[in-house]
Amino acid sequence: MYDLKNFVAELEQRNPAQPEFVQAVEEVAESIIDVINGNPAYMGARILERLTEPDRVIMFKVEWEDDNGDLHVNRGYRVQFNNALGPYKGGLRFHPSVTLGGLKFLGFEQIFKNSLTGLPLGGGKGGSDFNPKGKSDNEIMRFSKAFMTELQKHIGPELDVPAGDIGVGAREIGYLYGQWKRLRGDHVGVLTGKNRTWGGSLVRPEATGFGAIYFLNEMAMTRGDSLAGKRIAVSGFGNVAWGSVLKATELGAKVVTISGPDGYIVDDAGINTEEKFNFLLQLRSSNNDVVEPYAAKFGATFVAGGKPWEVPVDVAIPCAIQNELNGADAATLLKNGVSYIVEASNMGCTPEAVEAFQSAGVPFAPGKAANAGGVAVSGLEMSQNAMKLSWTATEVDEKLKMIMKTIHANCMREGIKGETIDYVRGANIAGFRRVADTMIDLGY
Ligand code: 2IT
Repeated sequence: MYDLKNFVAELEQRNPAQPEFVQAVEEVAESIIDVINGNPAYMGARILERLTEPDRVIMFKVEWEDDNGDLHVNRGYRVQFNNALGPYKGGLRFHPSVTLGGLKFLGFEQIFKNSLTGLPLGGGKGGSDFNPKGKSDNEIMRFSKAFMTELQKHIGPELDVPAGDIGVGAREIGYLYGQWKRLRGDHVGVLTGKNRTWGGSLVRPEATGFGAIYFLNEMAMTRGDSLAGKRIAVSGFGNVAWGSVLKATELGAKVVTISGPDGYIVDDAGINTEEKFNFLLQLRSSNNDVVEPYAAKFGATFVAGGKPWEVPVDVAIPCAIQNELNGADAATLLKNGVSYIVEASNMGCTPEAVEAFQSAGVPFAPGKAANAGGVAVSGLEMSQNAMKLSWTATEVDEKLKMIMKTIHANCMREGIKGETIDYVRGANIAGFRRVADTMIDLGY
């Protein structure tokens, strides 16, 4: 029998100075420990130990030259966590906060998220501590090429298929894919998030945000509610925030905030015009990592250094980075009457925040369920690449909607507790079962 406290203490000892990894494992272990303890097959197969140790971690040096001809050294990583269900799959993050422990947390989460999509995808994650802020396009290209020169030794369309994450969008995927082709020569689905002209899927750029809003819509419908007229706070201003803003607006809600490292914007008129949507894309591609210019352009309020969680809203959707919404933020949101929380970023809420929402009875959707739309459409991109065919935007969007609906239903089935739904428990158990049963089938 596993004891949660002992298991977490040992995990911490084996993975010193990796607090985010320990946090992610603890949250999953809390949900599944009874399921494992009650199942001799899971116990005998030592599933918990085997699931919490990555298959392998690849670390490499990335040398690149800036525009002045000065040389720089960064560290690159690929964590190949678990491939029971399919090729390792997960994004690449280029951000100064990237560490091995951070990528292990993300790779671990990705196993369960990818399992929830129902597609044949294992879990992995990678990236670098490279900081794209203030870099020129050429510097980003040189870094990306140098990164792929090493990474290409370890990936492949049936082995490990990276995609984007923070700091890695279609531009970076293009440079990475270009280098893959230079070195390997083959035009294959080794990366997802490609542009449509060179093998990408329609709706992949929008997919994470769209999926999060489809999930929110399911949560609302379950309660006889709808998104019409809801005020929403979104954090971040990148790809995930953009997709969430588009779909929430289309479904009749009003998104009033975005945020960056410099602070947040409140736009009481709503971020709801083509011009505003496009401005988000410009902010992202500028490499400046600030949102303040939005305020000047659209006559909105900019709050320097603050977080959007102090704005009274019905729905909060963290779309930036892990642990961006803490216990104090949760208390403010609750005081202001928030009704739904949807994590579009991975582990966007601290354990204290999750606990606060759950004990207040406010429905909380964890990232591994709510933001699975991105990787789901990556899976659909892999299918299209394998078939050498492209689906229409409507076809992809319909499949995405169906996947999010199914994930919601599975989380509900495993997470229902009397009148309430514990989406955290539901997502963890539903994601776990498929991986664990497969690991048993495959032996060791
Ligand atoms: O966190 C995520 O799910 C992603 N960054 C997307 C991963 C993918 O392979 O599309």
